[in-house]
Amino acid sequence: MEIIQRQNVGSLLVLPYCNEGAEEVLVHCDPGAIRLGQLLAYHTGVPLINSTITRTSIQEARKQVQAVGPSWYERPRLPFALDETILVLVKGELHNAYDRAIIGRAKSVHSIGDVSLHLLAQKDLLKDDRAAAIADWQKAALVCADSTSTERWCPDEPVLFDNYDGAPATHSLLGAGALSLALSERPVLATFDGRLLDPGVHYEVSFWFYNHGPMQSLANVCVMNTYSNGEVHWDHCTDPRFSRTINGDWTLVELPFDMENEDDLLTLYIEADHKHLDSAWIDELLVRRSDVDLYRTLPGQDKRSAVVQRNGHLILLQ
Ligand SMILES: [Ca+2]
Repeated sequence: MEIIQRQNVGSLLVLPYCNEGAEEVLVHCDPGAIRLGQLLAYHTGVPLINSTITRTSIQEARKQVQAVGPSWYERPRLPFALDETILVLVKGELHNAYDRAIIGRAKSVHSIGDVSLHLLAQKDLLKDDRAAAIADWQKAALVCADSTSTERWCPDEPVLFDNYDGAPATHSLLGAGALSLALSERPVLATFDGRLLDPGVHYEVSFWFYNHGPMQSLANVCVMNTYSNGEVHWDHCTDPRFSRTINGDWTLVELPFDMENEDDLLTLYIEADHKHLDSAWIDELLVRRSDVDLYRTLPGQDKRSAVVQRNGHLILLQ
């Protein structure tokens, strides 16, 4: 409370970040962390940025997620003064890279046990890091001469990549086409076995998912593991609503996974969980090793529209 009064804190932010209540945008809360934030907000009267109430505005929730997401996309406008200071309350270890990036921009002021407090200027939360992302790409490009061509990847090839440009669709993120799906049929996007993946190595699948429309983002995305004895396990699942990357009408789904044994068969599939969701669009499917950064460049019609892809993310050059 003393820090809040002394530093003129205007709002509180709890990390791990969570936002529950908008239904189409959902980042689950750590109960201990959010309770601490609620207690602090209650006793100080300082509002909590994280939302845990039902019927939160979808547009507001989308802006919030964009504010705490990757900082090389267009930054959202929030209804706060830019000179306002945010007190960030962290409980436990931060496993999410976007949460860790926020703390990297904040100043640590206090810690008790596994709880730490940090001060963050609003302008630093909303900092546009696109120049740094472009600089990272330019550094990486030095190790691979082909990285500026349209089709080559650098430094390693992905396990799987499909831009679906051979399948023209009514909605596409990049290029001519996207994969159009009837989700009720639980379509399989890819299968992997020991010839493609190594046991003990961490992989990540990412793709862009069209998010515009009622409950459009509600779906299960899973990597199902079938062992050689026929047993089936759903070890790795996510939902496009859980994403931390919302870029206009498209959401980047990122799902880490691995294979336990060489003779396992992994199946990547997506399934609707709601009667309203009868079709979906997917673009830029990528499977890569988690420890490899993959870059790809796509020249646009003009310089402003040229895009660098980094591990599925888009960085707009201008
Ligand atoms: Ca495409």
